[in-house]
Amino acid sequence: MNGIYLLLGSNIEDRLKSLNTAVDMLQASGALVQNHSAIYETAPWGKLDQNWFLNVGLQVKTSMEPHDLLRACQQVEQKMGRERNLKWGPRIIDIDILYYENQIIDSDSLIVPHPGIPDRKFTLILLNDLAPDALHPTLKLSQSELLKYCEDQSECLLTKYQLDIDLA
Ligand code: PH2
Ligand code: MG
Ligand code: MG
Repeated sequence: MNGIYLLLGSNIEDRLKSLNTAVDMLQASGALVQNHSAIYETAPWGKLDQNWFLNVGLQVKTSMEPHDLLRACQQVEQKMGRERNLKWGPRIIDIDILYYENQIIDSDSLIVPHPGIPDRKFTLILLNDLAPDALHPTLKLSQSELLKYCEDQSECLLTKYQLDIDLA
């Protein structure tokens, strides 16, 4: 992969507003958005009895190292009132690091590339918008190939929602 990619998701309260607030706060903390995917409305994956999500993918530019970027993402989640309780449960905002260049990280707090990527259509669809030809650093498949081979049948609907930002 070339670049740093984040996944944002929200499935409670004003989902679009939450995505925009998170983007603003990420930029304020030093992760500048260079590019973003379309916004998709996606069926809940993993835990089905909850609201549909809005998901968007970001390509960011930052001088933060991976664990500092993780901390910045977690601070935004906390400031926005995210409560950590149910695994895969409802959340006002979730910010996940998907890729950090071609780095492979396996620490207690952070695994990169995000291990869920190949199994989640709602993630691959965003990555396919942003970087269809970029290779997963260990699987050596492109994002478009990963999407093609992904067995997840969950619905992912393209929306006309727009993020309220100017790109870096
Ligand atoms: N996030 C999860 C669990 N399930 N489903 C969708 N559609 N989108 C998400 O962002 C999502 C999910 C855990 O972080
Ligand atoms: Mg997540
Ligand atoms: Mg998360």
